Amino acid sequence: MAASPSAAPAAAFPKMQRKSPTEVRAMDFEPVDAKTREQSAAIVEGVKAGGEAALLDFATKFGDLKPGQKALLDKADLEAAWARVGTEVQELLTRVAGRIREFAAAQRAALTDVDVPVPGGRAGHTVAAVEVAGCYAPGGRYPLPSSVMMTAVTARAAGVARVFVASPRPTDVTLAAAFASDADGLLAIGGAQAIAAMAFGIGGVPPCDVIVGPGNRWVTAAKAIVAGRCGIDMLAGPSECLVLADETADPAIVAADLLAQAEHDADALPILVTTSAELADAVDDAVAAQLATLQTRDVAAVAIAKGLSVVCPDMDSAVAVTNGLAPEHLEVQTADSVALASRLTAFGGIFIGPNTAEVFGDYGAGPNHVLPTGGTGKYTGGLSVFTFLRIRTWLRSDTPAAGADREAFEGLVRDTAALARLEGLRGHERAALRRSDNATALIAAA
Ligand code: HSO
Ligand code: ZN
Repeated sequence: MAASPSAAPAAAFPKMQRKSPTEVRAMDFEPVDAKTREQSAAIVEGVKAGGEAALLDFATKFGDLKPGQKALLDKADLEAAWARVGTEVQELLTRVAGRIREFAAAQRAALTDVDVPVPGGRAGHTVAAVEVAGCYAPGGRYPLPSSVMMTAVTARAAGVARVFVASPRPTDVTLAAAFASDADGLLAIGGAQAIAAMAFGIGGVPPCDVIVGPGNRWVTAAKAIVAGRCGIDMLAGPSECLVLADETADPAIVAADLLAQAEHDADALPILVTTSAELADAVDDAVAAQLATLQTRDVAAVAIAKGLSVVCPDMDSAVAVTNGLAPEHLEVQTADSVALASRLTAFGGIFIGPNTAEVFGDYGAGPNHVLPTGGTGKYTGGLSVFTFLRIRTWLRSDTPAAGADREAFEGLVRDTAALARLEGLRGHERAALRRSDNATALIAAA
């Protein structure tokens, strides 16, 4: 465990930028910049054209693999790492995976098949999981075994038959997390080349129907490039946490939650929206005091300096600012947090009440931690079993022999033929009329 750094003077740290509500703009989210897209496209094309040899070349060049090192770890390799991490970590991973699985299973159970009457027959939909899922988890500064479980456990809970993880330079805990998630294998490669391998089925991984999970900008760009060929969850940017607080909030808790988000990345975005200027001042002081002893302060302080502290004249204004930003994580720390939560309309995940730490969500209290960033919560939710499911519709015209059902069926024939004729599609018209009791005469007259 890293020792606490010696305390630095609190005054040495930057503050979040104080703003008034009118100065806050909706997030200008550009998930993939042109240069990154170009670089990722070259890698994706290279792997597609050059296959496994190209994949391994890129992985070696980027330092993920040494020449000759095994790229695709199988279940036995994952199990060996599981044994190495020891009982305490095994039990922790088992508990967390279990909670993620239980929540995901409840979401799956909420989605049912449909089977309803239509003229002359029935129609409906069935819900089915995709065959193969590819789950990306970042390596880098902080390897995220929790993200392995968030993605792979959820894929399994959806009913996906084959689940593969890709993660560069995996630690034993990451491999053990893949084992706890019941993954079929782990590709120890990262970056755009890993996304290409999963999209095209290279390096022993089958072509994935859906590719999910957070990654750096090259990973995100590669997901944008392969999207359409396969499904993706979302194009995510740096993490955000907005704390909506009134004068009843505890500044030390607000500061701790903003710093937890800030330490992820220099580009992470901590935001305080409050009706109390006193609280904003107290949070600034608490952030500085906590940064002074935070092991990850080098990164967190940079993010804090880019962060926002928005002081609003009243709660209506604070709610409007918050809904306009649609943050990835939204914490509500106010006197009436449950009532206020119902007025908040756009976010990836909401954390209601002062005791609900966003980090509980990060580490598997239940809901998924792969959430929409950059204001995209306005049109989508986070990763869930639904990401891995397809709704397939069906129609069955029973051509009943006689009676009201037969009349309903003949009505469908007539409407179809009439609309086809309006569109000038005479073959469509005939295909409908051929089903009528009076087919020969109707086709002759058409
Ligand atoms: N807050 C991150 C998830 C995470 N935190 C993983 C710790 N590990 C983005 O939602
Ligand atoms: Zn986090």
